[in-house]
Amino acid sequence: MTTTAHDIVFRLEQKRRVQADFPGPKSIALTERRRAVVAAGVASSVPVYVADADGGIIHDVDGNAFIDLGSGIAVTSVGASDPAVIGAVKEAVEHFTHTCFMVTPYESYVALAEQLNRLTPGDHEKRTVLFNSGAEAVENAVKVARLATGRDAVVAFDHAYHGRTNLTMALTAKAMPYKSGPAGSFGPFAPEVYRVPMSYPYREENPDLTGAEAAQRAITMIEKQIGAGLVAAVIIEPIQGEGGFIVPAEGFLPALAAWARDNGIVLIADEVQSGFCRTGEWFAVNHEGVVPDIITMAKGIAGGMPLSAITGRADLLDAVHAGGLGGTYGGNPVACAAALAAIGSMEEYNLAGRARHIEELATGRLHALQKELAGARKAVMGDVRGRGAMLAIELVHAGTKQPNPELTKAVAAACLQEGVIILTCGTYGNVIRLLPPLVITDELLNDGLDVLAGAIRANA
Ligand code: PLZ
Repeated sequence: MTTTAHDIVFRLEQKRRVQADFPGPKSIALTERRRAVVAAGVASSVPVYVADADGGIIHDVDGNAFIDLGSGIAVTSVGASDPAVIGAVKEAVEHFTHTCFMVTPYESYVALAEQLNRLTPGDHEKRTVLFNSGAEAVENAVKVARLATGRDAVVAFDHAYHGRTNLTMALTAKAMPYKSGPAGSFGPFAPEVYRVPMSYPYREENPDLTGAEAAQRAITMIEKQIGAGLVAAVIIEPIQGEGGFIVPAEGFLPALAAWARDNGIVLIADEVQSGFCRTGEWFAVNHEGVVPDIITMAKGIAGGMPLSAITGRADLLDAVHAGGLGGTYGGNPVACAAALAAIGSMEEYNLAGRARHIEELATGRLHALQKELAGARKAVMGDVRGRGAMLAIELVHAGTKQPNPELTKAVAAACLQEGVIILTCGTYGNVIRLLPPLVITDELLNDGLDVLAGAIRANA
């Protein structure tokens, strides 16, 4: 008998239950304490404080139970308290919390590198380095690409999100809130970063533009404005995350990858959000058989513990001198143990298959709703897209393609009021995104989707 996600026994009852007037007194008190001590620049989208979380449910300190359709931004794919992850963390932490791999190394780092080299696309010789955050992985992928190629320029795309550090802000497309705000700019930003057009099927001026043509549009711009011979790396999210869950047209990624290969340019796939079964494959590039030179990973990799990684061609990674890569906490032993266990759970429960099941269940329902609303002259669901459990609805003013961020905010707020946590994203702030834990039960997911459908109907 094979185990499936349906065999998972949850510690918390998988049921939504919220009082009409949350946040309750304990969350309100915490918000007040927070205001006095936590910087205003750190915002939270939900006004309650967490007491417990398991599977698809988050409990707050006042006894409310929310359905989690965000997974802490695509992190808790195996759930927020997967027994295997918790067991591995407890076991590891009872021995040592830290020694620093750069000083006194340990096995779990090596074992995780073996797993990542096995799971990432391509059967070429690979090497791995571990870090703490997605941004740090991106920074290091670019460091490696520049040193290995001896070139400076890095190409990123419209709608890209790669992080909040100085280089990754430069790579990120959206100004507010990541790069600047009403009070000013977080810049100046790192130099030698260039931006080219993404393939964004829903918003292409020419709806017939193929993926290969969209790739050629970007390539021509690189060749004319930078010069292919000066480009160290092209970095791309195979499905863009914060930018709006944009799935490029079929053929876009393979054409870009082929051109990069022909020109000695390092193709970096930023799979920080799309990796680890989220899209129904181990990595989103697998859907089109693309093999990146370097892949960046974080979020879902370690079941909620802070860990990130880059895995790539051995000749690129090993071009860096000893001591050129590292960091005090990179590949922390407790986080490595969590990652090994999370990968084990993904395999044991076939969470890639589970993500494909979520896609089938959710997109069927979302397309039916899109049709229903269009029939009622309320065509606000401009586009339903995504892969696996990385799904999105782009909301527009009825019958147009004009972004509707107000409706998006209203829908997310209405869902929250009913006890369903839903995140938004998009360059235009008009995308509802679904990122449920992959272990969520069908019953809970359906309940969440009922609430979402009700919220869209009521506000359309
Ligand atoms: N690359 C593709 O999605 C993180 C950021 C949310 P860190 N996305 C969520 C926010 O508002 O800060 C992300 C990503 C992709 C890189 C990153 C950065 O990962 O772990 O947040 O540094």
